[in-house]
Amino acid sequence: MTESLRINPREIKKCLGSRILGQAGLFFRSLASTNDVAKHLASSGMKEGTIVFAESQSRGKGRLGRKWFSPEGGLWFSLILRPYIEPKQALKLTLLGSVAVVKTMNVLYGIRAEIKWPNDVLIDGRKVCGILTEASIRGKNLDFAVLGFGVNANFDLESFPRYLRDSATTLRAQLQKEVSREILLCKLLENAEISYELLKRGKFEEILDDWRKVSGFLGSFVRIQDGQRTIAGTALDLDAGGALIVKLEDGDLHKVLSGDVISVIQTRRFGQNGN
Ligand code: BT5
Repeated sequence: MTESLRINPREIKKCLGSRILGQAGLFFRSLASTNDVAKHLASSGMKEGTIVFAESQSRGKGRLGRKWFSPEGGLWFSLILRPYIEPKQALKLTLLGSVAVVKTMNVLYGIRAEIKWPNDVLIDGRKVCGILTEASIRGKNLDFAVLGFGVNANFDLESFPRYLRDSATTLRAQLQKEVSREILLCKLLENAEISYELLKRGKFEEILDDWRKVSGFLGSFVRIQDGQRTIAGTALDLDAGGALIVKLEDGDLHKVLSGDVISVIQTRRFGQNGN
């Protein structure tokens, strides 16, 4: 394995400036899915902030049982979180994760990544990162949540399966150089912690404001697959819980809690919306 294909947990300890996130961690060469292992550990009481990292995943997961392509050279990890929020608010974790990813890429590489609601981070319209939040519920409460990040860092575009080649990218391809995955991981954990603290202090509105600044998506005409239904309209805003408010063609407002944005027709320029 070359240097860039193996993360050194000791280097992470040295560079990490967070208080909780990533301060305990398990680093694996390969796992089926870091989210699955993190869920298992969380249900046996593993503490908040623990990171489960794998150099590659054989059965990386996306939402709704989709596959996540996870070769060596990526950043595939999951965090165990125990926030005091209602289970239906788990979407907030996805949003704070995506804001942290965009900020980190901006600060480290000067890249202007965008968020496609709810969980995709794109560069030049191609997906560079996906986020998967899975929640475990006890009674009416959230017992724990696992926040999984998949960042395409240092691998060849040619290694993507053919069906992903037009829609996916890696940081290495965008920057035309390798990135330090250690520094990327440390900064991402630090930024995720800043957002997570805001959530815990009841200041999710601040994360939403950040989200609005980097979404590049509000004001656009969107088509969204919401279960069996396809919704078309203008993406107006997010509500206080992170649900997407769409103005339908007949003028009615519709809230989408989860779904896939299948097309976006930009009707405003990035950075508008008063920000
Ligand atoms: C996601 O789902 O985007 C969530 C991905 C989360 C992956 C992380 S890796 C660490 C942790 N452990 C796991 O097992 N998962 C998490 P979704 O929005 O459903 O998007 C999935 C779709 O993205 C797939 O159906 C493909 O079309 C596409 N895709 C798969 N692998 C990709 C990749 N590496 N880069 C870009 N697009 C990909």
